[in-house]
Amino acid sequence: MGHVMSPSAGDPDWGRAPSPAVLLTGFEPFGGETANPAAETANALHGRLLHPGFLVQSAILPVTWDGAFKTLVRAAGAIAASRPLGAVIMLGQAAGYPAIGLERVAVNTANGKDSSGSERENTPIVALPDGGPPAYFSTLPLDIIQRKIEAAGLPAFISDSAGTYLCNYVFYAFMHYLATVWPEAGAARRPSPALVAGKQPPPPAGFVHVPYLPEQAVGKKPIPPSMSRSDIERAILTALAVTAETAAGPP
Ligand code: PCA
Repeated sequence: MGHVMSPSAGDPDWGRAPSPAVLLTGFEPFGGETANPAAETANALHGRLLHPGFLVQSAILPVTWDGAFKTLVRAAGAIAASRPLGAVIMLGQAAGYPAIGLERVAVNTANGKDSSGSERENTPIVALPDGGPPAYFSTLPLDIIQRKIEAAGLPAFISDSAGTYLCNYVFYAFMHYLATVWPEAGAARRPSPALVAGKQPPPPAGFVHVPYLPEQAVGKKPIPPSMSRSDIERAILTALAVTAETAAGPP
């Protein structure tokens, strides 16, 4: 049920200070599908080295209210134990999306039956008494990502709702985690003066929805939009590269 991949072979850091990592997550297939384009993309890009020295490290999340966020936090912690976590891009499948959907906002509510049969109905993700804010914005450079994906000849748009199912859930829960827990969690694992002083900003993070693969559209009525594996992969690689460049700052 979900898994965190081991560091890739041929680690480019051997004998050097570790380069930062971008955590890239996908979800297991769900809802009767045998594939999830988000998982396939995360698997395909695991171990890629991006231009400013960022290493892509992937994890696959279960489509369960109990397991998804735990697996995500475990993956982020596993990375942070050995190298700086430079950015986090979470991927999910969005039935009906005709293009790469760059999610702008995560909301504090959960709905729907997960892969284990457990159901949420308008349930706050972070409930009172502590409470969480109604929403979090993505901290990825969405406008630049959209422009770069379009410049590569692929359609992308900024979406104002990631829904209220598992994708919105991990998006919201992780942004809340970064806002409330991460600096201390990071400092505990990897003491650094900046972290201890609480000056280290959380890594940029956000969610990207991808369309069905063409074979998932076969046999459905009406026929939903889809995008090829290689096009999705190229678009997400572009999103990763832009995020790494902006996270690295000016040379
Ligand atoms: N898409 C679902 C959850 C898992 C996935 O890939 C969603 O959009 O919430």
